[in-house]
Amino acid sequence: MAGVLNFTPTPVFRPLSSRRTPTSRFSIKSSSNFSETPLTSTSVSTKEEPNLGSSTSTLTFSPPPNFKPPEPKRFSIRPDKVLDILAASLALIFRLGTGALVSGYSASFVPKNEFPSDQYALEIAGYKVKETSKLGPRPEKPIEIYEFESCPFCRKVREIVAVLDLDVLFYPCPRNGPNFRRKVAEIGGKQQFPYMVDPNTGVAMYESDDIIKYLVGKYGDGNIPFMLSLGLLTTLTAGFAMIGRMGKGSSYSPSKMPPKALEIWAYEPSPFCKVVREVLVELELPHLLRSCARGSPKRQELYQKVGHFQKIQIPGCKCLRAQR
Ligand SMILES: N[C@@H](CCC(=O)N[C@@H](CS)C(=O)NCC(=O)O)C(=O)O
Repeated sequence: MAGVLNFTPTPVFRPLSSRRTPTSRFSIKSSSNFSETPLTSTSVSTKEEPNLGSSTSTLTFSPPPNFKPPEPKRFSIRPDKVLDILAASLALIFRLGTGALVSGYSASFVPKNEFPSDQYALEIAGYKVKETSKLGPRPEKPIEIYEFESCPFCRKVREIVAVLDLDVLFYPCPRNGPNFRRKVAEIGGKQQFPYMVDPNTGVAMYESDDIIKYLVGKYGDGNIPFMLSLGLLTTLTAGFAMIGRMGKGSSYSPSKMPPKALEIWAYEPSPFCKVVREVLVELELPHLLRSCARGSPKRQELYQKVGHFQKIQIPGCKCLRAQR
């Protein structure tokens, strides 16, 4: 369970008004900061076409009035959210927890007094759980993925992202989303999801199974995890995994485009992360996922950064919606 969500110094595009009127059309242009790939697909700036005569309003971004970051409450669930979290937890069963553990995960118990106090670890009955993993080569720049939450093919790819502990810049493509769906058609030729761009190699591709194979070959040990290797059964169970959420995270909800990508520390199987990400997708908010499944060294990084592994700086749903 993770959950720091904050703004990164990652310029994405110039802000635009979410409201599209008949007199105002937007064209999408690349303006990459994360990547210098010749594909020029990494980030998108939206710019009004000069001959249309509308002006872009200046947007200011700040927390909602009187906003106070909540204190982290490990495993506590707000009473009105119990059903949401239970429904999001169904995925753990259908997918047998795929993505909960990083590749090569192992755990051992160390007496609490022998474990460094500045290291992140679960504590159980006086023991610290020392978790390790075996990671492949790390990409220099984040992988970019265009997708949406309730697509089972996209879920498969998000699971491998968690297993490989990759950082990914997600460009949400909810139905009727005005920005990134068009961008995918522009750079890839059609609107089909997931679509992946690796700015490190210049490779770009559709097809979930091909993306998984590519990522595992380039940033893993070449082996596709069992639950992602079952063809139709993988896709079916990935679809069943989302049954409880009934299409959440698929349809666009009008939003203001932030000037920078948000940053979220999360991982696919966590139901707590899930409900936040659904909102990010519905609002079409680009976000850099700092993937941190169990065994990820980024858990320690986050622990050092915020003094706690589980801490929400901006609570997903309410705060993001309030910013519109
Ligand atoms: N064989 C493809 C299937 C991908 C696919 O059908 N994706 C659906 C979403 S679940 C899609 O792109 N639909 C078009 C749309 O949403 O506009 C894969 O494995 O990636």
